[in-house]
Amino acid sequence: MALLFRSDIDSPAWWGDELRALVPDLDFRVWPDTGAVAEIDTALVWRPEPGLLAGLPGLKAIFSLGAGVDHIFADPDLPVGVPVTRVVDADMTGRMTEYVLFHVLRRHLRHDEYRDQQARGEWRELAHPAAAERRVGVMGLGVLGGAAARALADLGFDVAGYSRRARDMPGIDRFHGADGLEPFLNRTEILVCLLPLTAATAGILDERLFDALPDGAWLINVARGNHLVEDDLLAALASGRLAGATLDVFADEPLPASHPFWPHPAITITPHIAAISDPRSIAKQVAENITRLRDGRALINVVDPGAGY
Ligand code: NDP
Ligand code: OXD
Repeated sequence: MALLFRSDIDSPAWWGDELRALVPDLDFRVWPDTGAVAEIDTALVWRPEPGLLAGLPGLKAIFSLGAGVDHIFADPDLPVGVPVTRVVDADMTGRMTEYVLFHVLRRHLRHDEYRDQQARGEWRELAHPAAAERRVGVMGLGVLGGAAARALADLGFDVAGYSRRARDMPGIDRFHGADGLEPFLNRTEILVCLLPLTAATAGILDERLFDALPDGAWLINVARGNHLVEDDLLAALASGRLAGATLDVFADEPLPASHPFWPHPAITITPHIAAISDPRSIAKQVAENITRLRDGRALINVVDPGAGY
């Protein structure tokens, strides 16, 4: 039996080496060199083209190369009943926590304003509140959002979290469900989006949401570009409702050269690097699932297709 690897951005050579070191007899095939498709029982993918997985009749498991699985569920021909697993990984979680802390601190400490002052040769102290007086809100309190929220709370920030279901998280003010969104937003000066992209969350970062934030709030979107209504962000920045945004993810990636976000002085862009998938760490859980599949044991990190994450 064989594994089919398909990604435009991850290195097949690196992944092949890491996986063969853990599963020496693995038949590792890289799309489009599939060989006999009937021999393929697992697929390790990032944004597979629609219909690719449906063309693998012996498929027993689909492994996402990332924590998100929206890129798999977007396929209208996705084979029904084949389990989909996602990345849950300490290295990835650490990277995301670093990114979120950095951008929250950058805003909190008014780093961009000092950089602008330096460019003007201006020596002027700017006031900023104590961390305990800075209200940060994390949307999505899962593996990544939960870790970021905890790290922010450990630094002393006043942190709230928003999730689908009620969640117990000491030291974090919790909000959940449709009724919890508005009060969560009303108290949030720096908003971090770490939601999965599902039918329920697509377009959630829109005018209505921005209007519920305090004036001059800051957005950090590290989840998915399709959470954001781009024109609503530009309008919220123009009106002063939002003071700025850090964006790591975009509806169209790479972000087109002509996109209005590029030259915007209040937008910071990074190229979807907040938490990369490092095969040296993540190959272990893929290998574990290959072994479990061979032994007929339950897979780890399986997502709920009904919830979409
Ligand atoms: P998890 O599945 O562990 O957590 C998802 C969280 O979102 C849960 O708390 C869940 O609530 C909450 N949630 C889901 N749907 C809703 C909803 N409708 N309303 C409110 N809350 C909701 O995901 P991860 O933390 O592992 O990852 C989050 C996302 O981060 C990924 O899906 C991916 O899109 C993005 N990501 C981005 C990366 C980057 O480099 N920019 C890297 C890795 C991931 P509940 O707890 O009730 O289930
Ligand atoms: C992921 C990502 O989902 O990198 O892992 O976006």
